[in-house]
Amino acid sequence: MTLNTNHKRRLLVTLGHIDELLDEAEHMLASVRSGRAFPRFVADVTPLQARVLADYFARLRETMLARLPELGLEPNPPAISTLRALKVQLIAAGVALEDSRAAAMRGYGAISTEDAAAIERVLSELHGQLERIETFLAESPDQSLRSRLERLTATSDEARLLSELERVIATHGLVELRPALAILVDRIAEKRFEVAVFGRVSSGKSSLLNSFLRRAILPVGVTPITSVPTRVTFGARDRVVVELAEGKTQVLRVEDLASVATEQQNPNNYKHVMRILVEVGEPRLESGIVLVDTPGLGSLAAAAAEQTLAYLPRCDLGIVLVEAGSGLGPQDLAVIRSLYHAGATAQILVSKSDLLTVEQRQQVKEYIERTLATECDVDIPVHCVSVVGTSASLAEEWYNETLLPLCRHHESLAAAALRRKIGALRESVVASLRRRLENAEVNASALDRTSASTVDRILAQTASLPAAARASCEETALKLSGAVESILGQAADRVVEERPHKVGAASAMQEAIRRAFEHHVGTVGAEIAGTLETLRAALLDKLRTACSAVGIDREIELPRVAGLPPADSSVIDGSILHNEPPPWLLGGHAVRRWLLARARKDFSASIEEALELHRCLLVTWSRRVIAELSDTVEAEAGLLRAVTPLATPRGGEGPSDRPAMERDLALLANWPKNTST
Ligand SMILES: Nc1nc2c(ncn2[C@@H]2O[C@H](COP(=O)(O)OP(=O)(O)OP(=O)(O)O)[C@@H](O)[C@H]2O)c(=O)[nH]1
Ligand SMILES: [Mg+2]
Repeated sequence: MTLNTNHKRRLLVTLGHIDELLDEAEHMLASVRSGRAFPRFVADVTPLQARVLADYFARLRETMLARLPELGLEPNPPAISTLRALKVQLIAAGVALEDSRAAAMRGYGAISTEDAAAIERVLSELHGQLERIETFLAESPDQSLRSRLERLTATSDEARLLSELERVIATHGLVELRPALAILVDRIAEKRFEVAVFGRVSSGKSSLLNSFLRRAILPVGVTPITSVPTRVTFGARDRVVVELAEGKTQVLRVEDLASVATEQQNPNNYKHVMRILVEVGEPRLESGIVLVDTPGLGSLAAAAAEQTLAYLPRCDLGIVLVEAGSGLGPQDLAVIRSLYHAGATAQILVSKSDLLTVEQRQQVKEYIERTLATECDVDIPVHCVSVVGTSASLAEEWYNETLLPLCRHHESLAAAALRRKIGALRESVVASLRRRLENAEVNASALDRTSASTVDRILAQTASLPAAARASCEETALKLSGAVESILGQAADRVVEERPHKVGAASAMQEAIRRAFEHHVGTVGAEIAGTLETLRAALLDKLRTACSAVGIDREIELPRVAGLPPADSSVIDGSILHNEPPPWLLGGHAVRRWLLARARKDFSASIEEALELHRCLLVTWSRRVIAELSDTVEAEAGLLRAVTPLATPRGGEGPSDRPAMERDLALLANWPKNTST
């Protein structure tokens, strides 16, 4: 592949656009079921159609991503903070409410005091709810990261690295790494070893943990059950502590866990549960280990699965449960990869092994071990377990041989896992800084802040040109309406001038009318074509100026102005004039009047119709040409804009921050050396 940077950007802009269109299509599908107060779309898609479409969209995206490397392309990482974007939406909603206050409504006519009060009441209620959402966003745990880290720095060296990572992430706007940072800040405060159980829906996660806890604490069932990650630790008193998204905490009895932790009683987590901590007096937990039950993956309970994936980077050891007979799936492999990526380790358990014979267990175990070695290139222990009947001894064996020894060493294991996680974050930050510096380098020679604003200014100037040209073309085309008289006049003049004795005045007039029509229509057409040519030249000029402002040396082309509709005089229909000879003896003026009077009677209507038809043709053609020009300009402008932001590194820094970025990169890339000296 020898695509240059501009080719690549052009392709990325197109693919990005397709991705956005798919996103809009998905929103349309989702909005049908979202219970919008003011739905825009009629719900004429069946759930099955929606699901199949979603699959098609996913496949299209997968193909796009899979093919990118073939073209030497790599998608740009996201640069906009979702939290910030959400805040902007909420501010806009607030402004919209303000604009509908009763005072503003008076502009539409007088309003009674009662009506004004009713409007105020409704708007205030909505305002209150908006404010609550805004407060929640402002109070999100992300906010206090810095102060917490400052406190933690005093006690731990890892915390010092974490503190540097926090500073670098904030200074250079590496927003995509903030969630990972938040998890680590949480973990450093609470040094407990977290063992989480992952797996497909109904693979037996909750049952396995219950059997270890020697008590039916976690809800179990054949349909998707667990809806929120549930952490279980040792506690003197049995209780469930529930943290809600609004910042409130609830304490429940262990028997009432299902009311917050299950898909049945808290579907789609409508109760906004952020965290559930179950405290029980089970001696097996006394060492300080934390067990985490997670919602199953691979079901339609997508919100629950999302919670599992969001929790995943937090855990230290992931137990991936694979149901006997179902084999290791792509989702299980993805979980294992994510665990290692986040600095955790993994173990595989084959659940419900009571359903297998002893030989089958051995076969499944070997098969999974082989798959793991080829797919993930790691040796991960695989055990067969069961919690029913005599096979329950398998689970007991696993606890005694694997889990309980881990519990005993949980402190050092937790410290090691944390160190790894912080190391993983450091690597991500280093990679992110490198990528940004490289991007800046590619464009540094050609681009700077000034050229970026120049491009914006130039592109803004092009925006109004097409509309002006369109108005001008339509005005010119109007010259055709009401041109009948001048066409007939021209034709009569010509006939009088030529005095055609032989062919007869009638057919001469007919011919002259055709010529006059064609001349008239041709002149108007040429004027419109001229306007379009001027527009094309102006757009081309602006684009070329913008290109040179960002240092792009590329031949820009715009579609040519072509396809001017020809004059079609065949539509002029008239049985000219009876073939009586014109009164030449009376002189030219009299003949002219004589010709005009007859031609008006026979031709006016069809000439008018032909003119109107041609006016429409010209208007349609000019609109099409302008639309083609606008589309091309839009595409080129998109390309230029896609290039331009790279001039200013993400997070709104100017190029002057480059040295700071390089310093931070060096500091983090050499961190182990720094700490040892
Ligand atoms: N035969 C057999 N059935 C089991 C075993 N463990 C769990 N089950 C059954 O499998 C079903 C699902 O068990 P759960 O523990 O709720 O599974 P889960 O993975 O927590 O399910 P979700 O929370 O919905 O993801 C229940 O009907 C259990 O009785 C086992 O070792 N052997
Ligand atoms: Mg469960």
